Amino acid sequence: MKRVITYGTYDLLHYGHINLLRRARELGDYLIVVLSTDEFNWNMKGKKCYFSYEKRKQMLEAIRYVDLVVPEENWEQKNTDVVKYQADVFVMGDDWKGKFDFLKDKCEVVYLPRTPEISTTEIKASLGGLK
Ligand code: C2G
Repeated sequence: MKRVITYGTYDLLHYGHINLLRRARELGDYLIVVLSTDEFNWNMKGKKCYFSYEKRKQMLEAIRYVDLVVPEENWEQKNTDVVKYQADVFVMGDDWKGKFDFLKDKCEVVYLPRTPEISTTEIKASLGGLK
C-alpha cells in the first residue's frame, strides 16, 4: 500500500483544497492529512481559523480522498511523521515548492500546482465586504 501524507490548515474548506487532496490521493492508496491545530496556527502561523481544529478535522474526514486526519502541532514534526506514518510520498501545493526537500532522503516529495483564484484569504476578504 502506497501511503501519501500532506499538511495544511484547511480552514473554510474550498475546491482548491479538494483539488489538492484528490490529486494527492491519486499518487497512492492511502492519504494522511496532518491538520494544523488551533494553537499551532495561532502561535506559529499567526492565523486565526474560522473553524476549530475539531470542525476542520470533521470536514476533512468526510472527504472520500482522506483516510486519516492527525494533528500538526509544530513545524518540526514532518521528519518524524513520515517515519511514524510510513509515508512513501509527501505532497504539498507548489506555494511550498522546495521548502520540504529535506524530506527527500525519507520519501518522495511532490509539489502540486495550486488551484489558482481561490484561497481562504480571498474568501474572507470578499465576505468581509458583504453586509
Ligand atoms: N492549496 C491549493 N490551492 C489553493 C489553496 C490551497 O492547492 N487555491 C493547497 C495548499 O498548497 C496546501 C493545501 O491546499 O497544500 C492546504 O492549504 P492551506 O490550508 O492554506 O495550508 P497552509 O496553511 O499552507 O499549511 O506545515 C505546512 C502547513 O501546515 C501548510
